[in-house]
Amino acid sequence: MPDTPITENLDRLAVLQQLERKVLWLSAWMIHNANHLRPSSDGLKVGGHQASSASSATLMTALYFDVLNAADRVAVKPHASPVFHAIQYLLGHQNRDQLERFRAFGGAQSYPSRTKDGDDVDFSTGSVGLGVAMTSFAALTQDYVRLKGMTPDDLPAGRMIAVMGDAELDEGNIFEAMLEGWKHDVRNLWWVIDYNRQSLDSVVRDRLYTRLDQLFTGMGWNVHTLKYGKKLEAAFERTGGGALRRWIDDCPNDLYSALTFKGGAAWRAHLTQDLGATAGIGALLDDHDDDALAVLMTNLAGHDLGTVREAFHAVDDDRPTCFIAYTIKGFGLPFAGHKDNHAGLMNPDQMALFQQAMKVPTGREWDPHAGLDIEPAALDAFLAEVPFAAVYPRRRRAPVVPVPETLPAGGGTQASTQEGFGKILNELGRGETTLADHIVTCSPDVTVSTNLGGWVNHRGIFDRHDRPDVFRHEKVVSAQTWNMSVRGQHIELGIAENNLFTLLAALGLSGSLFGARLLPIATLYDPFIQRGLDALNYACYQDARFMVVATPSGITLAPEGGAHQSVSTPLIGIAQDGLAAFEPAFVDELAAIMGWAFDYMQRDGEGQGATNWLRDVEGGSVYLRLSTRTIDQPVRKLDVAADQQIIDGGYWLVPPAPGAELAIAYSGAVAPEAIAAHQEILEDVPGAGLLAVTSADRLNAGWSAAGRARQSGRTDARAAVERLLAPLAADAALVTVVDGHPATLGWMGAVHGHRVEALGVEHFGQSGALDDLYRYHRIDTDAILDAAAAALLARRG
Ligand SMILES: Cc1ncc(C[n+]2csc(CCOP(=O)(O)OP(=O)(O)O)c2C)c(N)n1
Ligand SMILES: [Mg+2]
Repeated sequence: MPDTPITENLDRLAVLQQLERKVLWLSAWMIHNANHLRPSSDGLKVGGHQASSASSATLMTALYFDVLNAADRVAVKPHASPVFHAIQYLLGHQNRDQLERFRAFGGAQSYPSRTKDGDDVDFSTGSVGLGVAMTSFAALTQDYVRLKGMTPDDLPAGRMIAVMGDAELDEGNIFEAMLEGWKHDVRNLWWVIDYNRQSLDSVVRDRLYTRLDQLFTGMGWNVHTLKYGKKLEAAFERTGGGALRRWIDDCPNDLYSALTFKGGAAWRAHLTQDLGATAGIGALLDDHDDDALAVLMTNLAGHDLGTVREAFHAVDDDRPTCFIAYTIKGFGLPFAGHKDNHAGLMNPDQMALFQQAMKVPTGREWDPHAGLDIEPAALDAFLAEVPFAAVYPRRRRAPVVPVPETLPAGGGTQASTQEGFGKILNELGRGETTLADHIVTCSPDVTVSTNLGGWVNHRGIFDRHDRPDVFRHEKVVSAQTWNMSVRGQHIELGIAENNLFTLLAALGLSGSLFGARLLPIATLYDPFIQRGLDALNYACYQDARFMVVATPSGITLAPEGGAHQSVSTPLIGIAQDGLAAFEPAFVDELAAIMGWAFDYMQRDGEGQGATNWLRDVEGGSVYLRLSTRTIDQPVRKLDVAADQQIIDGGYWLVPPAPGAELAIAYSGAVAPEAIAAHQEILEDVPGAGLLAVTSADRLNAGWSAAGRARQSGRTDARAAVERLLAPLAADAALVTVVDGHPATLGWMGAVHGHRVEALGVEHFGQSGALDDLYRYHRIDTDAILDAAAAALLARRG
């Protein structure tokens, strides 16, 4: 007879309760160690969130050790990071050293991080609300790739799950995401609300849950409110139980929290006062000593493992599902329920008592088995069979999508970069390439006005349900076809840029999450990058890969006016990590950049030797700042070397004579003004150069990186911008001009110590014709000439 597996005789709930205790202990200890035991080099408080972790220990235990499958993907609320790392440690996917260095350099991260943590974080969290919304867009992404049959056969559909703080629901981006999720009929989405009714500062309003319930139900979600644990449910069955339930139901959140903190005697006093005359209550109080009464009165469902498990396992459909799980912030810790406990830490005395209660012997604090009422072998056997851990690591690798040598740029002697972008995508949409099949476009209600119309006509709109274009069917003439089906390759969003960037975060991780690589391209108006900036940063932080095409931009959108003008976006392009920003002036430059970008978006540093200065090995995402301004296009054929300069960030449209005393550097739509000014200047300064800056971001990054490389011994390191500006005289003057903040290019003067006059836009503008606005903001030809004259005058003394 075969041996009975050790796990077969185990009571799952009993084992899970042991793990719940261990998770609570380890999370608290990890934070305690970081704050009280690890030597500090700077005297600063390290922090960590013991109360917030304790609040979600039961929910997380049930999920990770019992309910989740390897295909599920989870966003863990930021402040439960220690709980997540403790769970991974118990599963053997996190090491002790990392836990000991929680919040220290190179250790487990303060908030779960896909890129910085090594233990299989699915979605980074930190900025509250974003991780939650991310799960909805991940569900949409999963639908997209699964309905198209792009996922590997061995990967089943997973649930996209957020374990979220209740205060995350204050963030507007969550509601934007819910509405968008409803429109797209997303499935396999769970939001588990850790409903401790506390945020950072205080206790939240009473009866909020009734609003939440209605909100989710209104959006078509299943809602499960998990309020009372089994002990309280049993008490409610006793004589007087109905009155007790009503009393708790009516108890204001702040009073409930305060009594939780104060403990059994305080509960007794209040219950005696309010319900002492009610039949059965006296007996109930007599049956419980103070400790037992405190346990009973705080027996909320979110800390009752049996109740939580049953609720999770009972879900049998793929509708979006929300669990409102009542919890207590700091449950099981001395500051449970205290309104100030968010950043609270147990002091050493409190920790010693807690350690005793947890039965963890001194010196065995990190031992997974210490203090548990279960045989180590039995626990290990249980852990070895946890469904979630059946596959590890769970990240997927998707094959690289081949990119053609050149992209079709479309002819034309006059064009805008936005128009050029539309043509490139139109050609891609028309053709039959693997690249085009992996592109997915999206836009927040500006698809047509950002020139994606041609692409959409060829490739259609994604929807899980077939919806033919009614206008076409009714023979109403329109240039735009709007057919929806699972074959569609454009995801149309409502006007919410937060959603756009969160969707990019999800689409841009599709290869890793679902084994199906996508090359997402999003279009939006440039100023509204700022509306979604935190979500954009979030997408970059998790290293999602995408292309943002922002158009129109600057004051060049002229009659559209000041409310739509973008001034600071070029600086965002420079400062945003993980995003290579470009502002081409001409369509052939754009084609070179996009061809490179499709490749760059897919790089992961594999097999390519040492890291270079520009993330060219690791790759990243790309931001193109485009314009609707139609300008003369150069008649030329770019060769590989020219393409490379465009990618590196700049090239001489007119090279300077050796030792030239002046150069003009421009970026983007102001090219005609720079060209005109340069031509006039040539009469006075024959050797003056004209520099086309296609990427201030990459020129700048290369310059900083080369400096760092030289400081660490690579004396031959030279940045592209250093080489470009080298032919100028040592005391040459530089005039820079861009339709954006002048600091975008102004730094170039510091490369070789050239005197610089930086032109650009610094103030909110107003509507107007282009020439009026350029003159007003001093980025027209005359302003460039004036700046050149001033710079030369100063130079000549
Ligand atoms: C966008 C953003 N704003 C502010 C913060 C600072 N902050 C951290 S936690 C928190 C309150 C969180 O409360 P809740 O979501 O209920 O979490 P829990 O009670 O479970 O700790 C705040 C305001 C943040 N992390 N992100
Ligand atoms: Mg809370």
